Amino acid sequence: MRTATRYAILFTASAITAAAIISQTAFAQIADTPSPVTVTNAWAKTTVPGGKVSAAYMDIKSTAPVKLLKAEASIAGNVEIHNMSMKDGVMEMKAVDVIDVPANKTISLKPGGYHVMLMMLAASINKGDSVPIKLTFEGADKKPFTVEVKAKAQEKDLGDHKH
Ligand SMILES: [Cu+2]
Repeated sequence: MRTATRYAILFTASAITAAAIISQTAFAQIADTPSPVTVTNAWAKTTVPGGKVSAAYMDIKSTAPVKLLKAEASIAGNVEIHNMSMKDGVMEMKAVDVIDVPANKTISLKPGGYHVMLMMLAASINKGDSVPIKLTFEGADKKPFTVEVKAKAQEKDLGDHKH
């Protein structure tokens, strides 16, 4: 009888320890989940003084397939994800709901293609400015996560590709 009681106590103690370890692991996983996404070469086009519209470009790479769902910027009252494409010899710009980023393939947002359209700018964007942009992605598990990037303002002549 005494032996049985001692086992019961030992079992309870080890169950508590196990539960503590499990909850710590779960917490660590939530806190430390690394984003699969890496954004490089982020830049935004400078505006003329008082300019209300600009666009940001960047290279997006992910170790897992993700979707870019949304872009936000405190400097802009309205931000959309756009794509430009040639249609019947005319450059056409359209808002897109999502950009698919396959695993381990760089998706470039660049003049003449995908871009983050910054509209209703609260201030003009000057050379050397750093424009914070928040990107919302969705992983394969359907859970959204955000990535903050700083787009460096650059003065570039985009020729026919206005943005
Ligand atoms: Cu656009």
